[in-house]
Amino acid sequence: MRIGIVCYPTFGGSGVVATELGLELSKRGHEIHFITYNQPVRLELLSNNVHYHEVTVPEYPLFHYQPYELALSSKLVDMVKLHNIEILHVHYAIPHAYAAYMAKKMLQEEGIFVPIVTTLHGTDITLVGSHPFYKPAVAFSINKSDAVTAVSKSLKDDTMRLFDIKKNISVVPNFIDLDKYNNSFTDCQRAMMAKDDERIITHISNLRPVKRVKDVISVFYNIQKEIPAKLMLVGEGPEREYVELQCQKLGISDSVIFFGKSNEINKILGFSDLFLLPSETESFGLAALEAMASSVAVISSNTGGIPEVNIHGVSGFLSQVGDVEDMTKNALYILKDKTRLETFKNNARKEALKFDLHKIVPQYEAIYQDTLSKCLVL
Ligand code: GMT
Repeated sequence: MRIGIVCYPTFGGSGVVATELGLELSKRGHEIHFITYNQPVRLELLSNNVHYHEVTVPEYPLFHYQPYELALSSKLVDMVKLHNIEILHVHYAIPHAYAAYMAKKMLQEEGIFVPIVTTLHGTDITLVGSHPFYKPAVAFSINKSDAVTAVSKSLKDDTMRLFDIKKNISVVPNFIDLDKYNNSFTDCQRAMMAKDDERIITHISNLRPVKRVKDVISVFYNIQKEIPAKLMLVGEGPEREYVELQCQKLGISDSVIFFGKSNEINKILGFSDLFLLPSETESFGLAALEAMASSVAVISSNTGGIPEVNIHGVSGFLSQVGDVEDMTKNALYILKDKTRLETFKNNARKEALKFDLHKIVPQYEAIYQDTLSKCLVL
């Protein structure tokens, strides 16, 4: 199939999933066209069946806001025609599903039919999409998509509850390339980060308020009072400055390493013992899955889709959002006993196997085929 993929090209989970999906589909023989405003961060290699088409928005002084959706839908029209793209898979409802619908309508005027598959990732529904400013456009774009998927059952339920949805939503969970997360690191790499007797705790996110990074620091502060430990904080975002100040105030700056944005999270996770994800809301928690695939136990909140990934008492523990005391207790329970830590780490990897990309990507292929065949009948 010739598939157009529209996504945010950033470090965010939706962009990562879209990119990894495109790359795997290309290995399975499909021709992939990424259409977005920057080359996606995890798209390192282009090849004869992986292409990237940049959407540029010409600046014009009249526009207070540059019209990205307009530029995107025009680019989609051009690319569908030029490369005979058969199906468009758009990740994130805003504004991608909306722009794709406009493109589909423009193409129909020329007798070209291209169906749209929309994947909902969470923030487009729970944080931004349900805002009254966007809600009608989001509901419209979902209802006008030819197929809709959500990355967890929890996100599907939220979407049905928050919007007037007339379409069936299929749950296709996020996935992981297990070969990339095979826990391989050298003792020398670990030694650069922490002493032998120190446990390594990790948090990876865009450091936005929804991630509750302050809880990460509070839990870590409690942990290091009881056992030697280091905290690795990976990612950039608006909470960083505040968090650095919090570390200074607590006197733990020397024990916290800020990595900023990184393309090498598999290496960092490779020598981590415990991953903290205390988010306020999380449709799936791809970062937790990446940790689990690296045999890292997870302490998380029990919100959204996280319980579908992190299994309480098996791969880690779940606590109520904001319950720092419970998270600390659970973290110490795992970390204090070497054998128990090993068991949780092994369990985490075993649970991650359920999300092996070889099991999940065919589900998307089946949805594309089904959508194309239904559309041909119409
Ligand atoms: O977590 C973020 O703020 C980034 C966001 C995104 O849109 O990229 O992540 C969302 O999609 C990921 C991939 O499906 C999910 O793993 C995250 O749980 C989800 N984030 C939230 O729901 C807050």
